Amino acid sequence: MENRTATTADTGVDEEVVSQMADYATRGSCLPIDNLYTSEPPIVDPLVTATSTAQDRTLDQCLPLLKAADSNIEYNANGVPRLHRERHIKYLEQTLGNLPAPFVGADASRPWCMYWALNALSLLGADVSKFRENLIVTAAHMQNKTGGFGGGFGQTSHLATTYAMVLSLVIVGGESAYEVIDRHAMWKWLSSLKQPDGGFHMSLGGEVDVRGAYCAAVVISLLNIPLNLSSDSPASAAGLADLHTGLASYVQRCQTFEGGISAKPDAEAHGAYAFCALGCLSILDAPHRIIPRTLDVPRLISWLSSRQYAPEGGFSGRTNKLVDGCYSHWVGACWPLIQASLGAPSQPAQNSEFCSFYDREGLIRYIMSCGQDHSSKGGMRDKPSHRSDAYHTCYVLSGLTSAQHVVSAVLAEEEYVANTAWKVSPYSDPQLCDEQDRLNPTDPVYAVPQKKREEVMTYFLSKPGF
Ligand code: FPP
Ligand code: K
Ligand code: ZN
Repeated sequence: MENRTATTADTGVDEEVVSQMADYATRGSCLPIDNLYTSEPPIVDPLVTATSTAQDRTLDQCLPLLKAADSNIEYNANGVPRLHRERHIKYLEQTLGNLPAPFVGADASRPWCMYWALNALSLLGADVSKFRENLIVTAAHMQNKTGGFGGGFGQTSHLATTYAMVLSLVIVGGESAYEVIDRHAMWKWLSSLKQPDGGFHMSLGGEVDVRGAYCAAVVISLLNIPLNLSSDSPASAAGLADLHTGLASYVQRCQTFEGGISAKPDAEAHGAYAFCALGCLSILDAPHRIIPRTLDVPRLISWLSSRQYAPEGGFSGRTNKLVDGCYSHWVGACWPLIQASLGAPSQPAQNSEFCSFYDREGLIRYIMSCGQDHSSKGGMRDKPSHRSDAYHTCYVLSGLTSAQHVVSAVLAEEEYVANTAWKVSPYSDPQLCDEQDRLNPTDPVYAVPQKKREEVMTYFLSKPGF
């Protein structure tokens, strides 16, 4: 971007910018696609840096797709591409089969690969029950006698792979899948990861961060793991009462000066960690009680709002970085939890304006136009210059379903560890996607189909202790 010199003396505002803004205001309303999504922002910082150059390149890739200017793509009446549902299903099923040699590098992430594919398939409405038997055998091999799941056979247990494996078993569902999990060993292992500062190690001797807080809270609540600590837990030696003690204050220490959440205290705020923080807190107590008590919500809302960019419409993960489809989930899933934190569940927001703390239209446009691989390969991606992969397919589709639905919290009568039940209803104000492009709803905290989450919790609630 060249330096601009013509400046209006009295306002100090660049004349070119003023005329662009006037143009923007008049043209926006008469185009089928609002100018907000099809033109460069009216005010651009003239300083050229590596960051601004990367941003310009991103706009160059996204704008033709956002303008519905690609004749190879089928757009609906709103200028939104159709969801390539069948291609995405085919792509995901392939990722569950034999993979080519370069995937050896992902050998420690096999539970993740299974979760991404199974969750995305469920969102797309595909049948995942045919993977149950194979998953059960694979999961059993990846479980360690000392508790938890590794990334593969013989690998050390890790909270991230344990989270992904437990969610995969929850998605295929059924007693035989649930009963693979050794809950007593899981309890011992989680106790050994629990730290005197309230947080959890990701693995024995591994890092302590907010992913651990979220993954542990998910596993504990889904499996109804008793909260008391085993006697050899380092947290027990330090006098902590149970697995939840000090967890909310650990999360609190991860909020940064920007208002976002970092991996651990005094690091950089990132959208993935904002989701981990809000998800963890929403499991510990009802969001309207625990979130305002723990976090500076106005500052967090301000930081989260800054994650959505125009004209792209998608979210970035952190300040001065690029839009990326996977943040459709990490940032997008923060919004229903933020919304739930603002009022008691007995007074759910009725007004649709209230259900949109971000621009749903922008996110849907980014996902459908830029986040889909429009070729026969299918799958979803970070941005148009990137290849589709299972991780992005899972999280871009999770973001899409959350933009297509409204979530409100209702308290369950039962004494759930996670005592929040959610009402998820279709959002269609306006309806940008055709009805056949709507995905199945997802649980905002657990990132699995809501019904599957309810089924596993009901199952393990009937099994207190071991
Ligand atoms: C930066 O990557 C990414 C991070 C700092 C954190 C990523 C963490 C997750 C996506 C998931 C954590 C959650 C769980 C449940 C394990 P980058 O520099 O490549 O991307 P950026 O430029 O968009 O920040
Ligand atoms: K990224
Ligand atoms: Zn990404």
